[in-house]
Amino acid sequence: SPTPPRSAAGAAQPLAPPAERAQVIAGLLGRPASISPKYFYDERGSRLFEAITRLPEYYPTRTEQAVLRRHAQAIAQAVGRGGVVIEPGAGSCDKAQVLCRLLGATHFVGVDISADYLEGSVARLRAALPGLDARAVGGDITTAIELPRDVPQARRLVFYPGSSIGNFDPPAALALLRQMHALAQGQGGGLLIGIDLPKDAAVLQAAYDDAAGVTAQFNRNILTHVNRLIGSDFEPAQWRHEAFFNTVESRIEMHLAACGPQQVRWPGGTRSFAADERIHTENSYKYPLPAFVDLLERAGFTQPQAWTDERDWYALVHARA
Ligand code: AVJ
Repeated sequence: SPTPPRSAAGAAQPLAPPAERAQVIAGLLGRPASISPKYFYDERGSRLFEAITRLPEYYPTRTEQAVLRRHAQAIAQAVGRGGVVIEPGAGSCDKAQVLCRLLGATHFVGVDISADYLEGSVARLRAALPGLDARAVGGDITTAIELPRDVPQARRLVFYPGSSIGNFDPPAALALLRQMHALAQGQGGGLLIGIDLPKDAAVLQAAYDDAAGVTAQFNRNILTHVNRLIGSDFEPAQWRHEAFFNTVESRIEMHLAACGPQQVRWPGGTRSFAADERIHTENSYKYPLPAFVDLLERAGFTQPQAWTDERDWYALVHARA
């Protein structure tokens, strides 16, 4: 039988499907070059992100937890107890467990691209909350997803924590909020979403360029993942992590800058990079609350309500569908 393609490391690796490969390559050939932040999250990238959430400089995760603890009863009252919780990108379901327990939810539907990983998380959720009807659905939240037919139509709460909406520019965020609005349609439906707010640029910068260099490793790891997806030969050590706050766009930008001239090859193509030329890997928008409420209303949501921490660094926002 034919030998499968091999990565630089020598392990047998299947490439990504042709359509996905073509998309990644188009990004690399762009000027400036870019790689979608969704490719951060291979197995090592997901572990590195977990490590980021525990860094002293990375405030969003622990601040969101603090907001939920601080305002638990008010949030439960606004959202309503019982009902269905739907979480796009549910992953570990750790946050879902806290929320479903707080609300006494009757049903949970986790949605994630990596369906296998999600199945395991949902099984743990079921064990922790035996009264909860918990399901796993494989799928991409940026395209319409079908829920199992026996999940009740009424009182559907879409839960989108973690300020992941920040990865989308305003038009894409609006499109995603519209998808979520469609999911939450029906009697008593709504959205509970985490938003990272604008703040001192030095605080933001440190959160995305930590002293221990974990975010730098996370950023460079995207190249290892791309090597596996398209069979390219990026040398991650030859790329420098850069993160800064773009005040005009109100977003953190992450880039990888070439440490010297680089020639990257893959089956069927190549791209040269000059010294210091950059690959744009991520935007993390920091929406001011009024701007975000405006997006929510344009997506069809009403009666927005926000809760924040004592420094106003982070908000949990609820709105009705
Ligand atoms: C998972 C998109 C919310 O933007 O803060 C963390 C990803 N990137 N450090 C964020 C991330 C660098 C994170 N989100």
